[in-house]
Amino acid sequence: MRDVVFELIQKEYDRQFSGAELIASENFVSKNVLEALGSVLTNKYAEGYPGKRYYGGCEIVDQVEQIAIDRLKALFGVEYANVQPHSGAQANAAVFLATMQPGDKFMGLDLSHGGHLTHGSPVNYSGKVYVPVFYGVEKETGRIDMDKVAETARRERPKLIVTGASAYPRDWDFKRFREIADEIGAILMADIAHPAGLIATKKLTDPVPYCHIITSTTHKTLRGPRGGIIMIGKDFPNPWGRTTAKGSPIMMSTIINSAVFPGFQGGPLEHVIASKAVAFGEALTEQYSAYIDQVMKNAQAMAGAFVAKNYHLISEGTDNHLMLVDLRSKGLTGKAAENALVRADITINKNMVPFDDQSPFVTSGMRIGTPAVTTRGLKEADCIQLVEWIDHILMDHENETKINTVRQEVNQFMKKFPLYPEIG
Ligand code: DSN
Repeated sequence: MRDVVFELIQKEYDRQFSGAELIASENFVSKNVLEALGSVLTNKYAEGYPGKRYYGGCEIVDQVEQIAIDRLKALFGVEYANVQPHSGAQANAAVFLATMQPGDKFMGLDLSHGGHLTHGSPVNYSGKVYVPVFYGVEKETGRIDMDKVAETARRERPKLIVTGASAYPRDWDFKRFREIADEIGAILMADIAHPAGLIATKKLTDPVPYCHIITSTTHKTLRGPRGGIIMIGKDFPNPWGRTTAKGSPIMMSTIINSAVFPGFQGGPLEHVIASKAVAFGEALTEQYSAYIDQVMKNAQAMAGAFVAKNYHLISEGTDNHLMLVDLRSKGLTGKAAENALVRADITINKNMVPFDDQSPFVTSGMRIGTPAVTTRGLKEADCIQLVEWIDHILMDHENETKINTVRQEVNQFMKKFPLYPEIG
């Protein structure tokens, strides 16, 4: 008898196929990425790194992991890459372990202003083991004021400054962040989990020349399997004067490698690493660069359509693949919006907006992103049609008849955009 889990997988496929996926951190991987992920490589233990493993039989996975490393280095133009972190959170944890001692101070973007759980939230290890201080966005502009970042850094003198966000629609001034970090002798890290694909294809400011260390996930705009990565643009000796037994300085890449394994993780997930390698190969193509162009055009089209309907967008728009809509002027909470839209098979997530007066379970905003619908093949006009449906529902969000009608229209519409036809 077939396991019930496979019935659920089929149901999830149906859900993904028939709905409009607007969660900014989600995407649809290619069939090749999916195949590598579901491969026999999951059977192999390979603690260590290519050429230096603690298990026999690693000749093949060594080659797979080396391909992933080499492709990632080429994609971002970096000297060092570690492809083993199981997730973005693990990648960040490894960098923290490598650069700080428990109780050390670091600085990140406030979670309620668009930051990330691992950038110092009190409910996360980052806020429990280390001492976080925060910078935020301005109430009037929704943007980070770099003079205020400098002021906070000078006052607090964190050991590590973290840039990056999960709900910030604007580009980052990495050059200015580096000047601030240098002034106080801090290490600068960029968590590019969200815009990684836009950075790899040079559509946004490149952190590589400015940030000492870069982390990312692989499954958002990068369109690979769920996972994490760590990179260093130009490797450098550790700033604490640690030396090898022979007296030579230990390079930062060595410290990061040890922090990932054995510091934070055990055996690497070689099936995921193979899948990352396939995704990085895809991201090196012209087609991927054209895809990212379309992601950005679709985000611009949606942002424009929301503004035309008098929605308040934090920072009045977007530079990247996502937008944050403040629903307060429409008399709605994020929770009510998410619930109504999900019933119409339009998937978004409720999200805190800066200076929110609602709890994180309710929120005053919704976050919308275009990476997944763009992979399905939607163009600007299609995205504007999605905004029409979203507005139609939100303006009468308890009207079940309306929600049902829109759901049928969305399901019919999404049939035009294939998703693994060979599987479905
Ligand atoms: N949960 C991810 C997101 O949705 O942005 C961040 O980890």
